[in-house]
Amino acid sequence: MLRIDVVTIFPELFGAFLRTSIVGIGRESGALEVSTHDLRGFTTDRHRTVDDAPYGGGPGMVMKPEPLVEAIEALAGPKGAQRTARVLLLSPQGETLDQARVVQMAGQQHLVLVCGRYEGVDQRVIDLAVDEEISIGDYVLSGGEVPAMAVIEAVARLLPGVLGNPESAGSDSFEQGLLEGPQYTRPAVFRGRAVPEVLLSGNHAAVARWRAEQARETTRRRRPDLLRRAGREGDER
Ligand code: 9D3
Repeated sequence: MLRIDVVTIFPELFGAFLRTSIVGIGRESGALEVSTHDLRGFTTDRHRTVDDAPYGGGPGMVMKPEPLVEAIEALAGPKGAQRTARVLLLSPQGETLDQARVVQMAGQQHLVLVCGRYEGVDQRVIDLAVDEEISIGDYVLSGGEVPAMAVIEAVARLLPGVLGNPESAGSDSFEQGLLEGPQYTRPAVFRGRAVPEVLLSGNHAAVARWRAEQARETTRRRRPDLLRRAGREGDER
C-alpha cells in the first residue's frame, strides 16, 4: 500500500481526478491511499494567509514558510534520517520527472506532494522540510497541482494489482525507453486508408518484428535522445 498526502490551496481540483480511472481503481482496490490537505488549515491568522511579498521586491507573491512547514511536519515529521515519508515539492526548478523517477516513487511507502503556487516557495521550506524538487517539464503552469496529478497517475499504474494486465505496466515500448509506433483498430479500410497488411496476417512473429521496427523508427525521427539512452541501458544489461 502506497500512501500519498497532497498539500495544496486548491484541494477541490483533485476530487474527480482521484475518483476516476486508474487512480480511482487503485484507491478502491486498497493499493493506494490519497488524501488532500488544504494548506489554509495550517494557518493561524484570521485571514488564513498563505503568501506574502518577496523580500528584495519584484512582482507577485511568495508562499510563506510557517503554514507549509507546519503541514509537511504534521504529515511527514521533521526532515532527517528517521523520516519514513519522501517529501516532494512540485516546482519549475525541480529535476524533470521521468519514468525512472516514477518507478522509484512507486517503491516508497509514503509520499507527501507539496504543490507550489504564486511565484514560488520561501527557500527555507525547501531547506528545512523538502527532500526533492520535481518539475514535469519545461513549460509554465500556474502551480504544482496538475504536476502532482501527473505524479499520482504515473505512480498508481505501477502499483501491484492496479492494472488489469500486469504486462501492460512494464512492457510498453516507452517503458523499454522507446516511443510506440502507429496503432490501428477496425475498420480495416477507413476513408480509403488501409491498415498495414502485416497486422492482419495473423503472423505474430512478423507483427512483433514490424512493431519493434516502427517503434525504433518513430523514436529515431522524433526522440533520438531516447534511442541513445535505450542503447546505453541495453549495454548495461
Ligand atoms: C512565469 C513565472 N515564472 C517566472 C517568474 C516562474 C514560475 C513560478 C511558478 C513559473 C511557474 C510557476 C508555477 N509552476 C509550478 O508550480 C510548477 C511547474 C511548472 O510550471 N511547469 C512544470 N512543472 C511544474 S511543477 C510545478
